[in-house]
Amino acid sequence: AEQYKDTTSMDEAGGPDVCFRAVVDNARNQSAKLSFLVFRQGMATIQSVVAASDKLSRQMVKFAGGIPAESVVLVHGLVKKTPEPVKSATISQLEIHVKKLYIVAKADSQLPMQVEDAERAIPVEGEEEKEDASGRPNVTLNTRLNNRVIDLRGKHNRAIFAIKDGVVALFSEFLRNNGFIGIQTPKLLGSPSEGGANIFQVTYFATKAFLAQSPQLYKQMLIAARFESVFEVGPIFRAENSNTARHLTEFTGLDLETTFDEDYHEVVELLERLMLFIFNGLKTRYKAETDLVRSIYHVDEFKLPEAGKVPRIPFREGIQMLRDDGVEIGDYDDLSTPDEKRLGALVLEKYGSDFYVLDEFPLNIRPFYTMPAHTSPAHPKNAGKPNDSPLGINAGYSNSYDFFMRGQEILSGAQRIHDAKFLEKRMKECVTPVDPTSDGLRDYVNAFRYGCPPHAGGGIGLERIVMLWLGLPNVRLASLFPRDPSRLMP
Ligand code: ATP
Ligand code: AMO
Repeated sequence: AEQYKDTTSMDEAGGPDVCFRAVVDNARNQSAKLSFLVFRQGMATIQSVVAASDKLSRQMVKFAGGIPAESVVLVHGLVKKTPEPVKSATISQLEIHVKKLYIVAKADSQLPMQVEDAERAIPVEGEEEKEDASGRPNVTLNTRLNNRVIDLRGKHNRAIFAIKDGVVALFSEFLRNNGFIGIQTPKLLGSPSEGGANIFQVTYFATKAFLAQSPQLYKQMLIAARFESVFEVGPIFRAENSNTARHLTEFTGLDLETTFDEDYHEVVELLERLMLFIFNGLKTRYKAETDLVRSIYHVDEFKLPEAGKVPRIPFREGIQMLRDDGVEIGDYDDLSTPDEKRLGALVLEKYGSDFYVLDEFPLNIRPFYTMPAHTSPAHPKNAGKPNDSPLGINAGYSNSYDFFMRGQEILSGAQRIHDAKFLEKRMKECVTPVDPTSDGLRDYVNAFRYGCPPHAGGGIGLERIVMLWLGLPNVRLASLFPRDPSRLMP
């Protein structure tokens, strides 16, 4: 109907004759002679009138008014201006006067949930489904995920997944423009890529294999293969055996790896520009979708750093900010989820930004492939020197960083060790040691025997970016068919 919006030549007998396929948003019998239906195509809806006449029987009017919502129909009718101007910018000033109506695919008359249920916020964790002022029940996340095909028909969901697609497009666009090449690495591995803790093991013919926890080993091997700058958008599997609002057992990783000249901060700076490109792209290209979704969760604007300067805070300074705020925490302790959120609030207060970088993490809370800082007792240049760190050889800081949105981690990255001998040493000495001679890791270690340049990179959780950009209360809302410890279906 959109194309007839500016039609001024509609005659008394009726406007243009149209034939189209649509979904019945809702239908009702007004009287024996009159039914009203609302048709939907994508996110647009239009009212229609089915009135009895010498060409349209009362039986047909009754049939039309009783068509179950969500049925797919073929409509033949006239486009007319509504008798009264509609006081809404989003509802069409036109309506369809139905001449013929065919059911293409009939929906069950009892649906397990309504599409309108998907247009509302999920209830707060732990709350039962309950009715709000409008009388509609506030449907729980579980019910919605159990009926995801209906749930995804809602326009809020359409917007969430348009934004998710937008993040992937912006990520790829920025990196290709900066000389990166897209790669696809194996997801069936002979060895865990991030240590053994949250790995899924699968049967692989007569032996066993592991589902990739990250493309970490392969993206580094491709740097050793002289690819210079690589990125991947791919599935990641983690056996996270607890239900949190920000962990999935399968999610989409946005990974990248690149060489640098002098200092790993060249890569941190590139990652900061990448994230700002994504945020600014979402702000301009996906404004309508963003506003629509944020409105149901009453979420604040996402505050970007002024003048594009991303706050980059050394870990030790972050710890000091928390201590000044009364949090008891050791120099080398990992941040708990509440600590991360608290720090996010403190950074927002101090720098006015919902996006920031925490740099120079303690080495002992990072994976084996992480490059120790030059000041760390673990760095080769300090070999033999007295180790005054209270935590011994594994302590000190590292050339690694996390990026945060609204106080939650979205990216983790580091400079990597690019020397095979030193890598072997760290693999054995790190907090969760791995065997460099094992079948699954030998080829990875060997890749660094043939001259590999210094490199760094990062991995981003796509669903986390979407969740935190929109202020969604649960990461599952940013996954089409989420997987968690208690959900493998649909
Ligand atoms: P990643 O695990 O990839 O590093 P993350 O955001 O889970 O990403 P972590 O450093 O592992 O970051 O964990 C940060 C905090 O999140 C932990 O201190 C812990 O409180 C919590 N956490 C992490 N994993 C889980 C989990 N599977 N279940 C519950 N809480 C978790
Ligand atoms: P890390 O393990 O921190 O780093 O993961 C990278 C990012 O992935 C996201 N993420 C998750 N999202 C949803 N559900 C999960 N269970 C989950 N776990 C992690 C987070 C996190 O920041 N190899 C390194 C990356 C690198 O150094 O390049 C890695 O995998 O947003």
